[in-house]
Amino acid sequence: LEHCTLIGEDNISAKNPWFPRHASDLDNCNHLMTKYEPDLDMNHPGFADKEYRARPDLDMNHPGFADKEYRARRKEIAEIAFAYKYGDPIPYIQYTETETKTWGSVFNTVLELMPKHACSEYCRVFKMLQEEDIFTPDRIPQLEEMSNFLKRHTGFSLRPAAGLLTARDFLASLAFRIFQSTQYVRHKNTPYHTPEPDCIHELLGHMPLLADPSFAQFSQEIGLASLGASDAEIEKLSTVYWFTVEFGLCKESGVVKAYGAGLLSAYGELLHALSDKPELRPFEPAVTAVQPYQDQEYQPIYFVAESFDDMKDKFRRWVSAMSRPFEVRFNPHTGRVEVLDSV
Ligand code: NLE
Ligand code: FE2
Repeated sequence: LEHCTLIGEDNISAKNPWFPRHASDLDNCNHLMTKYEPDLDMNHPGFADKEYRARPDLDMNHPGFADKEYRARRKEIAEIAFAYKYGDPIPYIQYTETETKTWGSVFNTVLELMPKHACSEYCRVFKMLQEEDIFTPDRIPQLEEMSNFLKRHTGFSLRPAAGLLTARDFLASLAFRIFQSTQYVRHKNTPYHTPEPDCIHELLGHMPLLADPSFAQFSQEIGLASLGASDAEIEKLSTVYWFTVEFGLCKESGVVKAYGAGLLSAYGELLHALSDKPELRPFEPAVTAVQPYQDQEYQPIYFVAESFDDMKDKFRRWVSAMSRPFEVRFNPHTGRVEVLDSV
């Protein structure tokens, strides 16, 4: 890095493309993926797009399709995310009894399966969250209190998201140790598996590991690697993200454990992942990055990391071969991402 020169922020070019340089720029990084976007707006360009699969308003198979009340609730909570600006406290949601019951039943199954199936880092933070009364079966934690918990442990924080974001926007936020989190609850008819993210998935799945220093570092590095990357590289990075942060397995004294958030928030898939049904392969970024994945049903293939450290080493080596003509680094003093000319 000694031979690098700092590139200014106002000369946007191929060498210096636009991407968020500060957490406040994330106000412009919340584009939704069309496929899961809930009932929001008839004028939305994708409104009539049949490909929308898990949208409660458009997909007849979505558990919320025929449930007018559910659709209205989704809309109400999405509005909060649309109105949110950097620096705002995350608005409090008064969860209904039905929503709280759904949370409680997922919470209790995770609690039961965790000792046997979750990695030790997950179990360690889960316990802290219980001790602080943030994790209990009878109340859905608020994003704001969770955000404050994360800040104290790893400097991560949350901002509300209306639904599944584009990979580019979602990954960019990780560069600033910000996790864009949904705030609505899955439909009551499908407590143990949903293809789209919801706050049960974010809270039970993601939060414990985002409070783990080593894992938080890995998450931020994926984010930094995504800034200014090409579309093809974003696709690879989001596939790596999928098979690690979302559906990753790891070894602990020779035993395979789950650390992926999509497993730890979904009773059904957690048991599937650790049964003899799926295929397990060793985590190898170059291979993992091009593995097609399943985003509607349980995964047929999972990747197993030797350890978080090994995963980070392999990831770093792979990322350093990416083609970006510049390097980025996060300056913790200013909270800004700095761009360095690497030729
Ligand atoms: N399948 C997960 C769950 O039911 O919690 C959500 C996965 C989101 C990528
Ligand atoms: Fe997730």
